[in-house]
Amino acid sequence: MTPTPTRLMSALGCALALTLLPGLPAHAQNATSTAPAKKAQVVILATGGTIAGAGATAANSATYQAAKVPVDKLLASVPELGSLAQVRGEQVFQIASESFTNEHLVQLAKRVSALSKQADVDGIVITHGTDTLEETAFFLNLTVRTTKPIVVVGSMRPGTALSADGALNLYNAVATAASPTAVGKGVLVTMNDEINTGRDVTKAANIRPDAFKSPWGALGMVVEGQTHWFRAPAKRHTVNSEFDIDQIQALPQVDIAYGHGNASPVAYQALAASGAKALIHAGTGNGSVSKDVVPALRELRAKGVQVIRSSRIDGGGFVIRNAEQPDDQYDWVAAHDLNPQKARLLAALALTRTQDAKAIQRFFLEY
Ligand code: DAS
Repeated sequence: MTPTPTRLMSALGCALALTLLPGLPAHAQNATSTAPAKKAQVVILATGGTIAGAGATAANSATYQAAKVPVDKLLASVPELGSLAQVRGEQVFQIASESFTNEHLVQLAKRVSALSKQADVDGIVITHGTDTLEETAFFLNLTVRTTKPIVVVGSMRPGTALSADGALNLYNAVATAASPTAVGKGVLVTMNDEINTGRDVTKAANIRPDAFKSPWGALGMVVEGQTHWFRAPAKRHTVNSEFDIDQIQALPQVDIAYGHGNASPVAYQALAASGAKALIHAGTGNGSVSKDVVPALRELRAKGVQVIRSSRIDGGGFVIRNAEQPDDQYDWVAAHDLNPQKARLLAALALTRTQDAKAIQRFFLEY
């Protein structure tokens, strides 16, 4: 096979990386300036979603059934993956991601952790619905102790639609998972040509291909199978995390209640009564709490329920401690820049290690 410029570049790139980045994965270590680089071995774990969806006609870009196409058909629909890596697929679930549960998250994370320990795995891609993709990516970022690339990917249109985005998103995800440059960067999300960190990225639109945004910016881009990086993650993740999915069997119940005008404490009280060990307040503005809700939250805190102030404003900054509510006095936690759905996961993991609000606050500042 005549080496194409890309293949030469990737062989040279690997050779260059070999001198610059010791401890590279096997497929990169064997690369020399003459021998073609050994292809990375990438496992694709399929969970469902729109990327496995199907619509009645090509014009159905927004009305379709998610979680229909099995992983072998998904991989067969993008034969170009074979030029990037040795790819094999596993069907872990076949569900729309709005139906993900804590049990799904724990089971998936344990499978990812087990695969990451295998010598014949250099990178892992998870195909996933977009609705809760950011939650799964964040959870894996917190709990899977590996430097190997883990990339979560979805699509905003089913593969049957005109201008479907799934095939290129999947191609970009495999290119990233196979790239030595992605080693040690934590869990990544490749959507719409961008590479975002699983910690920051959020779904910011409901039916557009450019739906995924990070408040603090993307890490880079994937263009024609090549990764281009412009920043690195700033918070603790994967091998630098205190959480280890191999030591976790279940997550404590943590629920979210939305702040709004004319607010009442009923939702918070009902969630606590149903067993919530922590409540995430998706507050207005800087995570503010209505004066009609504060007494109930203080009462629940006194009974041992953790209170964590996040904000319904997505991506505009971060919740500051002791602003309009005296968190020190109330023994509450500020969620920093994490949105409510991500705060729920970090709070649940924190509760597997401590019941102390000050210790929980440290987790929110460092992860
Ligand atoms: N229902 C959505 C989900 O599974 C479809 C999608 O966007 O992937 O998240």
